Amino acid sequence: MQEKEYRSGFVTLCGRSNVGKSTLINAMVGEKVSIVSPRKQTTRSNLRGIVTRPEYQIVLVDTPGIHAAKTKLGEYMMKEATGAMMDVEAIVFMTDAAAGFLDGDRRILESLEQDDVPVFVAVNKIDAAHVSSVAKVCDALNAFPFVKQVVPISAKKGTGVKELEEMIAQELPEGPQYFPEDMITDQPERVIISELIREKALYRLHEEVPHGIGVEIIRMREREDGAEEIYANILCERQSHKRIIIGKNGSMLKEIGISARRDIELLLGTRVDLRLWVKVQEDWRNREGILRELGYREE
Ligand SMILES: Nc1nc2c(ncn2[C@@H]2O[C@H](COP(=O)(O)OP(=O)(O)OP(=O)(O)O)[C@@H](O)[C@H]2O)c(=O)[nH]1
Ligand SMILES: [Mg+2]
Repeated sequence: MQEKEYRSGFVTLCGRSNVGKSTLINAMVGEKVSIVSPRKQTTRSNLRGIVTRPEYQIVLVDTPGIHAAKTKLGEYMMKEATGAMMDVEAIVFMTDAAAGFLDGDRRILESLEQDDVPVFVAVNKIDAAHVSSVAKVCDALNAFPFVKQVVPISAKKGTGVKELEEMIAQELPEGPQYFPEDMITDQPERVIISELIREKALYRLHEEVPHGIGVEIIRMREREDGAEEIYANILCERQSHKRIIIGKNGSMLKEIGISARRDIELLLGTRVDLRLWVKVQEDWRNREGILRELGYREE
């Protein structure tokens, strides 16, 4: 009997901000590789989540949510997202069933039509939407002739995620296992750590503060007692934001630090001494030098 060939390939996940792309990547990989938050524009750079099974390997590319860029950082994010549609085996476009099929969704989806790349649509958050609105969104999407399949899912609850994975796997060509079995992302540890700190801040901060923050790791070293010492700056754009991030008697910064430390300890499997500072850098999202230092640069 002939053995079945191994299949593999790169697959890009795209859509508006906040529809649940990063939540899906984490659900498929089975671990948190991409940060998630209730704020828009959480993901800023493309990152790969690697799903390895006995028969196939899917390298799923998470992208920043597509939006009208207002800063240099926004422009970088949009270059990242649109650049990720090239040279892939398939595209998964995600919409939010609870929000309905919006004009913004339509514009993105229409731009995805390519001759030889299958486009799947994941209609997410079905746990939070009425059955009739899920059906309405699915109908609207099924009207696009180039859409290969519309799959209702809940990335948060896991509903439909395996089905979507298997559909994607069927599209993959014969190919090698690009990454070792135990590798779940291409992100360096330092980047994951700064992202975890940003995630904890995003959950706690409101209004305009979250969009204007960045995290810069300034020191990372193993101490003699075995603990990992990590120093980081949280960058913000205004003195008033700095006050909010620090909080009354330092309470906000302390909370961000405690929850980030917990996640970083799990990630590294060691004790962590995390120290955070807040630094005002006016208009940093428009300053090339700072963007580059924070890792927002084209590969
Ligand atoms: N109810 C419900 N909420 C979900 C689901 N999937 C994601 N969410 C929530 O939606 C919000 C946004 O999720 P993300 O995964 O960060 O969305 P994203 O598309 O990656 O967002 P950007 O990175 O900003 O483009 C978070 O609060 C998630 O918990 C789902 O299946 N059901
Ligand atoms: Mg995201």
